[in-house]
Amino acid sequence: MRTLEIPGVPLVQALEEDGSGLRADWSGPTPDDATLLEVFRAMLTTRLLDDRMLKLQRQGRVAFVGTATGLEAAIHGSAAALEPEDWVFSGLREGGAAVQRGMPIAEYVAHMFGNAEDTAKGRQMPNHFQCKEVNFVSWSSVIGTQLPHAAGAAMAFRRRGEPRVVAGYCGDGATSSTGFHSALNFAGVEKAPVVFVVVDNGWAISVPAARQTAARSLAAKARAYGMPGVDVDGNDAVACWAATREAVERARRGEGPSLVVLRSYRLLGHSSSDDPTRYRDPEEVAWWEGRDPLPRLEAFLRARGLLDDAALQALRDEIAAAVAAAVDHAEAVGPPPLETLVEDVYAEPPRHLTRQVVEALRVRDEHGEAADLEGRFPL
Ligand SMILES: Cc1ncc(C[n+]2csc(CCOP(=O)(O)OP(=O)(O)O)c2C)c(N)n1
Ligand SMILES: [Mg+2]
Repeated sequence: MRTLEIPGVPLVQALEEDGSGLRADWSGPTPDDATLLEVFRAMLTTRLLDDRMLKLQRQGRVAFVGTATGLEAAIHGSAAALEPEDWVFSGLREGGAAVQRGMPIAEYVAHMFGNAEDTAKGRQMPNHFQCKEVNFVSWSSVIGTQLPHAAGAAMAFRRRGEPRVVAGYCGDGATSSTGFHSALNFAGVEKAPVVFVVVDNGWAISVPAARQTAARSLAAKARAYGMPGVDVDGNDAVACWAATREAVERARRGEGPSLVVLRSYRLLGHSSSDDPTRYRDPEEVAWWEGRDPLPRLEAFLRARGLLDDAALQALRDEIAAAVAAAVDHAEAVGPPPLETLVEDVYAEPPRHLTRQVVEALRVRDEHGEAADLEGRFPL
């Protein structure tokens, strides 16, 4: 049974369990009202987007989905601690942070469909977001590889004298990857302005955190790399913001990297290809469902007078309408043209790739477009 607290290990917590207020022992900062509302909006947007995307996947209209359900406070509380000029290297579940930073919902949905308006031109798996305008870097799927990229980018910014901080997100499973070690090692030695944010959701597909590392606290790993590490209640948006903010400010002051571990739980499957009932105890899932980060922050906003029934309904309606409009539009757009297949990879596509495109165009011209699978997923 995975629980939130690790005996003997300090845990950053700001909000009461029921969100009714700040804990009596909380002495850290609290986000201003605008930031609290921004975080709540982002959390609700991610919840509604994931819900809709999963339904579309079940209907065969989107190929793959990896949800952030249950992890919204960790993702959006931490992302709110960054500035627009900062950069984000994400894993599978942090795409909502790109929206929080200004990526249009329509662009998010276009990517999920991999259609002609997808900025990755349909070449990425869904949930592998990129958005240049908001400094959100594409991910390769290979667990942990984004972390050396994050450390390297941070080193580059420091050498150029640019006051940017880099956030490198990963999961609990990724902390056992070589990328994690290389990135934290380099960043520690170089005092790179990077914050490593672990969204510890308890599972790496079917492997529980306790089976992939003998370390009780993932944050304790920071010590070996000469940086501070902190374990945080990842379902507490205020604590996630405050802990990440402290690390971001430290990095911006030139004092080097930090490791922030946001302890939460993946409420749904690893992805739309997974059936978590095969390997998880339903009691454990139910326990974490009772700790849903959304109602917790909602209660806090209500207690602060920042939200009431009418405002919540209006927000829900607004987001749902934006998602619905983006989905309707995305379905009308169609796939990227075959002609774009090898664009953007080389300044001049090598001959063997050009030959493949020519061959694909010939097959299309002879046999027509690929068959409409009427909702069936081909793999
Ligand atoms: C190097 C590598 N090994 C294995 C995989 C297969 N794989 C995909 S997701 C995943 C688990 C990742 O777990 P975690 O880091 O906790 O992230 P989460 O999916 O829970 O957010 C694995 C092992 C991979 N993509 N890359
Ligand atoms: Mg995980």
